[in-house]
Amino acid sequence: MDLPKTARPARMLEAEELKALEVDGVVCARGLLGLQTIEALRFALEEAIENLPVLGGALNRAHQGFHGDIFVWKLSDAFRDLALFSCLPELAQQVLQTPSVRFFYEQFFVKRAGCPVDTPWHQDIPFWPVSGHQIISFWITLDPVSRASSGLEFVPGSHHWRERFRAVTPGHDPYMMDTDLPIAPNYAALREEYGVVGWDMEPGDVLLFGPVVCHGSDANASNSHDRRALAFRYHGTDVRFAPRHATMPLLWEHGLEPGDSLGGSLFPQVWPEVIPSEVERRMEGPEPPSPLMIKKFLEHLVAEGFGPDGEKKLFSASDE
Ligand SMILES: O=C(O)CCC(=O)C(=O)O
Repeated sequence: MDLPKTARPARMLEAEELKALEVDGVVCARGLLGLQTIEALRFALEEAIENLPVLGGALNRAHQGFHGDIFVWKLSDAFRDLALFSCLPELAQQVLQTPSVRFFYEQFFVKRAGCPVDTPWHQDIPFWPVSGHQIISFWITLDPVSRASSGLEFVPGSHHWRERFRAVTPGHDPYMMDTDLPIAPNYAALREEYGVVGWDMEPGDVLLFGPVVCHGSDANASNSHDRRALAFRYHGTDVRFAPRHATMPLLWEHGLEPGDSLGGSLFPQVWPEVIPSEVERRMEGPEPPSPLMIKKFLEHLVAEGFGPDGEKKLFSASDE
């Protein structure tokens, strides 16, 4: 099988950007992606919202102009190509300094103009069924963004904190929240005390951040501009499968046991190269979630006390 050629970055990260990432847990890298990539993603994102729901029912508040989803790369070729064959894997390796890099997953967060939905302050790692440290997220905006139009904000240095907070999704989806953990304070109301940072960004600028730094974003107060963002996440060799009772569901068969390295066709290697056997099925065409994995997840929801209407909550095309 011939795989597409992996793109080289237009530029590598500068030493001061890597330093900021180390010290603050986040950095805004200007002009990392070209406008052609942004345009392709805009098209693919709107298509995904319309036609390719993975967890469309769960992560949406469509009636309020909020759309979210995960693992769309399994269905959308543009998402797949950015995940596997773009400059992001090489940049992830530059950050993680690990012998190999794998694609973890991607997630989108769309707040249409005037969308009142905020993203509660949280750390990412409690949302995921994994352990480890070598994870980097690339947050890509497809629209100019400021704090007023829901730019993402961070508590610098919070990636060194030992405390873990509940990962609350913008939809407050209860079945993905580890209620054993406390809810994070609203750091936007403690801006001065914690030195909260955020950036006005243009399409092409990218935020890089780790799995523990506290972040959140406000509603989109702009009446005229959507705020469409995607996070593409990569991991290194220290990341392992560590399922807990309320985390992001994995709806493709992965064959992983707790403690296994996070790999295989759901988490394919992307650096130093893509391994053909891991992506063969996906390269043949869209790969919908596994009915067996959906069934297992729905059974898990019932066992966790979320009732038999889990399917409707998770997979209905609309929340209206
Ligand atoms: O875009 C947002 O509002 C949230 C993004 C986020 O929390 C993430 O990518 O981890």
